Amino acid sequence: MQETIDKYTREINEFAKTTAEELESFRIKFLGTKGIIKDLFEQFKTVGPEEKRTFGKVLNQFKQLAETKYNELKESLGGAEEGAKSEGDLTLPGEGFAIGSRHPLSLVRNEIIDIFKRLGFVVAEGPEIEDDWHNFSALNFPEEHPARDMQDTFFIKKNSGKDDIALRTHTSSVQVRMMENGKPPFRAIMPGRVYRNEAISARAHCFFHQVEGLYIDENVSFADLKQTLYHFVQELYGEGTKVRFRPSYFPFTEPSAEMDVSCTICKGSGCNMCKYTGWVEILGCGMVDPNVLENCNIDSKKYTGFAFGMGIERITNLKYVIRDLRLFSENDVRFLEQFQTEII
Ligand code: 2NM
Repeated sequence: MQETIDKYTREINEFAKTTAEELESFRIKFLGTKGIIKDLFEQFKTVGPEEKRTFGKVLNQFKQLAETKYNELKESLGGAEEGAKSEGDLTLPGEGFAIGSRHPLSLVRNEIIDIFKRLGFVVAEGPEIEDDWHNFSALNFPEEHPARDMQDTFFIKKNSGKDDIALRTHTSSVQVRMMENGKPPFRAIMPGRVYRNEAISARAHCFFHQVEGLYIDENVSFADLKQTLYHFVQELYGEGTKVRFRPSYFPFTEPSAEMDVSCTICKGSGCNMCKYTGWVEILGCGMVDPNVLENCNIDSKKYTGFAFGMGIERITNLKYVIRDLRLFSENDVRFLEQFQTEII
């Protein structure tokens, strides 16, 4: 037995630089479950009691030798192979890193902007803090209109009407600024954040996002409005999406309408999202009231126009089947990372 151990000790000591396969054979031969060391320990059981002490020591030393050799060679081999993989080969791609994703409201806003840009609309922005004139008076809101009430508007400074300062309640105020400061024709959309004094719940928030549009020129008709918005819906929700217009009322348009689209979830057969009506309201629109044009120094005998406004949250909810508005402003990455990653 001592002879066998001496022979293998020499073999182990001579075993040097090696490949991964050779090292694995080495492990199987000496340290494997059916290997030499296991075998020697089996034989050790049959050795007489007086030899057990010396022989036990020799056997343990032998086992340690094999293990140390194996670990040493594995380390040098592993290091070399990994080096070749990551540091040595400069043509390999770098390690990936998280690059974040677009907010769903930004995705949908950009999509809406792109559709109207293709129709020749420009994008305009304006202040979120507005005076009474741009947010209400110029837009034909009567002095006692409920939308001016403390219920809906966050006032920053409230006196008696004319010099009130508030967070804008719609981006129509940007349209007033554009009409005041330029000359027709106008063809523009105004995306932006707006504020309403409402209790926060799954269905309401104290701020939301709008895209409003304005088209003013000679001979602009309600037919132009219908065709423009019909085209918009085909682009946004796909060919074949139906639309319907219902009469409505807004202070700044006459006539006014609300537009519904056939439910994009159930295609009109009735579901939770459309409350089993087959239709979902997505925007308000109308012909700009002559009073608004005159307030902005536009000759209402010569020019006509249409305007529309939509909430981006509602359109996003319909597109991605999101049922709680609060998700949009909580910044929970588990929600946000489900949306399109920006490709750089
Ligand atoms: C809406 C619905 C209908 C609108 C009107 C105007 C302006 F400035 F031209 F008078 N801007 N936006 C409008 C019309 C907005 O939002 C639901």
